[in-house]
Amino acid sequence: MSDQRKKSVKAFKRAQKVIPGGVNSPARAFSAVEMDPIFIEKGEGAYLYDIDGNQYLDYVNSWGPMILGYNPPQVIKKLKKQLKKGTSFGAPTEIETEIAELIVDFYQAVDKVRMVNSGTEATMSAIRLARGYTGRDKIIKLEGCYHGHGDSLLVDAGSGVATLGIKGSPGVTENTAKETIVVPYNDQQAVEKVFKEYGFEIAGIILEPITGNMGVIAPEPGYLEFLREITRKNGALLIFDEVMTGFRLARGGAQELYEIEPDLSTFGKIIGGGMPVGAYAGREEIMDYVAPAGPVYQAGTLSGNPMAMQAGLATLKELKNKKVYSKLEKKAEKLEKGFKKNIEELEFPAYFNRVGSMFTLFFTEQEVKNYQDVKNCDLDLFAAYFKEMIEQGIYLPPSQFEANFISAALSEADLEKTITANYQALKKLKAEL
Ligand code: KE4
Repeated sequence: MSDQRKKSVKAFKRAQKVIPGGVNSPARAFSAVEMDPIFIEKGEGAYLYDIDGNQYLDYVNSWGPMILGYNPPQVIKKLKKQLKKGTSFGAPTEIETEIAELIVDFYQAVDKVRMVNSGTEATMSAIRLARGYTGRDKIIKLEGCYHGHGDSLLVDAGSGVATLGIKGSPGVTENTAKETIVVPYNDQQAVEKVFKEYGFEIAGIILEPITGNMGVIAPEPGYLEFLREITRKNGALLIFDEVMTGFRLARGGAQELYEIEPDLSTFGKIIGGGMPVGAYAGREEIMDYVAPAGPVYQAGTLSGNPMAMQAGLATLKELKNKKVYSKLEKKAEKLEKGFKKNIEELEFPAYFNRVGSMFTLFFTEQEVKNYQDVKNCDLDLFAAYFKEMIEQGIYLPPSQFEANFISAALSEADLEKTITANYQALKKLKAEL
């Protein structure tokens, strides 16, 4: 198939002349798998089609938003209708209230929601709000978690940055970085030590309750409850970054699965149904600190944009029916069973982690519980596996430090095809080990 991607190769060369690295996000650069990125023509259901006409079964779901698959008719219909009315007014519309009401309905810990245009804006604003509400400066983040490219959070991030091997980033100032304390995921002692040392300087701790940006890693039993307790005890805010897990793992995200009520939650991806949307949300007494209700400033020309709201609302309405999640769980279980059977039969050094419809195949024989464990994976073997799967028409996230997503559009036959492709790829790689 590789020689059938000539148009993508040409498109990439052209893009590199006018776009840094030829892409508008490093995560798409395919740098960790040492091949040119594939340029996409269209998506349909569970499939992506590149500009050379090749078809791929997709497990990236545009990094999470496309839980219903590409071009779901319910979403397209609403977008077409809105298009006739206008794409943006810079004035309030009722659809913004409707989607906020739906999020409040799904999330026990949420009384109010502020829409923004990306997950980065959501987490950046949530951090500013936590600092403004508590009057404190320090933030704790977990090593390997990625919360977008806001300065305070671009420290040991786990997504693109980790894949590119950059700790933090040039351009983040010393003063900013020193207000962010980074501790290992799943390590209670480290958090206790930080609160002992900085107790009343800490505005909050932000985390991916289940990580996706260093691959899928679940919290150890009791870890989230511990974070809820220690933040409450110290007057710091617990911030769940559910940009990836929100509406993905359950209608009420990870906080529903683990029955934890964070003080603030951030959302993105699925709530935009593929259009640019982020949101931060929480208890009324905290959210009413946000301008114009309160003193913490945050604004945005396209926040709550009616086109994006239509796509998001149509998507969330499909997810109102909890059956969607039990169907996703069945698909994910089938895939997990198939992959684990292949690993066992081939005695392949790989470790499969899954929570709901998010999973990662780690190229290590060890259990994976934190960022260091992921860094010890065989990244060359991952790159070889990625290329084998692409050649078989399976489109995976191009990095070991990412989550794969199962969409509702995947059929039984699609899953069978993926399991067979996984077997063929592992078998070929095993022979070369
Ligand atoms: P965006 O600014 O990319 O919309 O959201 C940032 C963000 C915040 N929080 C979590 C938990 C996230 O996963 C993300 C973005 N995730 C990456 C994928 N690992 C987006 C891909 C990209 O950067 O192109």
